Amino acid sequence: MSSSKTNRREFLKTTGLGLTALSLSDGLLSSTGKGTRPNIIFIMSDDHAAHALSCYGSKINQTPHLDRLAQEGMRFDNCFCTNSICAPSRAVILTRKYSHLNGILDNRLKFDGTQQTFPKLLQQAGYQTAMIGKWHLKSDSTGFDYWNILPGQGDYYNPDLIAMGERKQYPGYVTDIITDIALDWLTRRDSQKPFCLMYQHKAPHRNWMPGPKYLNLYDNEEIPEPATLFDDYATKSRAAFEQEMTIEKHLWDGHDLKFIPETAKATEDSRLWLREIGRLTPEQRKLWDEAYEAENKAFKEAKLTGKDLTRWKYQRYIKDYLRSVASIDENVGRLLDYLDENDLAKNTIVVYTSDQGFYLGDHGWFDKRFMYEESLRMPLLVRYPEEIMAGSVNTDIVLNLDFAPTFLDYAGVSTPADMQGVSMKPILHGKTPADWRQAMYYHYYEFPGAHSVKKHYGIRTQTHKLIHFYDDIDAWELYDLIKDPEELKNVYDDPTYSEVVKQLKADLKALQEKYQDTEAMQYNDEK
Ligand code: SGN
Ligand code: CA
Repeated sequence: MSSSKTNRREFLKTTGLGLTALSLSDGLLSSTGKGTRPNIIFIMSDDHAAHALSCYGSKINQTPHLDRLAQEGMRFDNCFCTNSICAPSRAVILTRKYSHLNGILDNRLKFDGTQQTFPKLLQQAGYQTAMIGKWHLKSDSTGFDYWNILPGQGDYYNPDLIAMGERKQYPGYVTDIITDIALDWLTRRDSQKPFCLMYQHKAPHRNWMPGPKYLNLYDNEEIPEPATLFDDYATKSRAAFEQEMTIEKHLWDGHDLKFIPETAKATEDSRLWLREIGRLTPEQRKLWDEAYEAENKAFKEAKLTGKDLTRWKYQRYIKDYLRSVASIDENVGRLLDYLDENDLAKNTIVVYTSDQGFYLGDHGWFDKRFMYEESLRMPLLVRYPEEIMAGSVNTDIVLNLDFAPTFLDYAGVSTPADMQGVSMKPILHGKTPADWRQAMYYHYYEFPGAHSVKKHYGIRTQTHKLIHFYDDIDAWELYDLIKDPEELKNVYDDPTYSEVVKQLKADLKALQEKYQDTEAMQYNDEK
């Protein structure tokens, strides 16, 4: 015990932490019984919305293994991303900086891997670091002792991965493979050092290709439809009408709905779909044909139109999405079992999240990008048995920006001064600081681009959300989240809310100043 105390003091001295940090990090070393710092496993999936986890009250699926993390740790009900799209969210998490400062405004840009990131800081502090699975930042991973990543979006079946610069194909289904590699790394690691493992899934990203094991899950079942499937956007701005992500019109026959297009190779859809399906081995292909054949035949005979057709497409889409989630749930279960069997559960912080949320037919949509609740919200579950009360729930506004400061805080590493985001450690201990944020700032940029969601920024508090769409549009929307949690009624022009609008505009400006998003400020004022 005394030697671990000495180590702790020395460690804090070398990392430059003062007395405040010492008291803040109380329990840092005692929690293990071994005088070591906690391990960190950061599990992130791609596009897994909170409302597709049973611990968040999903009406459409069960996720028993992921639910374990909520039962044994803390569930965050108001975790939001600052820019709801893949590469930008990942860059925010790594750098602890908003998109305009880390350079990744949209998916098309290449991440500058020379930037400071939290894995680099952990590595410098003696952590073993590994990045396994979906990376999606175009440049090679930096800050890791070991990395093995999917190129770009990666493939669902028999995918290529790039291990420390070397590309090779792995037979099987991507979610199982990423887990196999993660477990293998855990087995091979130096057990004398703490570790940080980023274990990141491709699933359930579009085009939602289920693994062989779950191809028939939900057969002969009807998945409940979201209440807003037929939203008419009556009070919304032009932005809602001009997007291209509806279940009704924008799902592709092959790639998304799993029909083999008869117009082979003629369209982007056929090209993509023939490539995807072409990756399957004859055995895998047989399972696929069997799984979809009868339903596809019945569909063709039924000649559905209008709302019936949209309903059918929703069923096909959501079932494949949830089947892809089922593999994640199973594989996270494998990882949690491994931690139990290897005496690692107690001293490991396990985080489950997704790069952003997703529309599961909500507002008639798939995809993300908009600042509305379903894609703004990230699932966030954190388990650390010795310090986090089992089964706790938190409703403070936390952001993907706060992840890195939290990990660094737990590791006892001092955080650089230019850091944005705040450590959630006090919240995890059940004590929200009195000055915790009451509002969050959002900014989305990828326009023109896939799905045609216009550029916008906004502010969300516990009760309201104000959004400004700009660029080829100048439109404001305000939602009263208490009265209208589904955001169906834009009350921006309702005089009863004029004071709220005034206050939110002032708060929005203050957040733009705070986070140095000065460029956005030029759009603030109305015409
Ligand atoms: C692809 C998808 C889009 C998706 C983006 C971004 N099209 O372009 O539907 O919005 O990725 O997703 S697909 O035809 O390739 O499936 S993200 O998660 O990487 O941001
Ligand atoms: Ca994503």
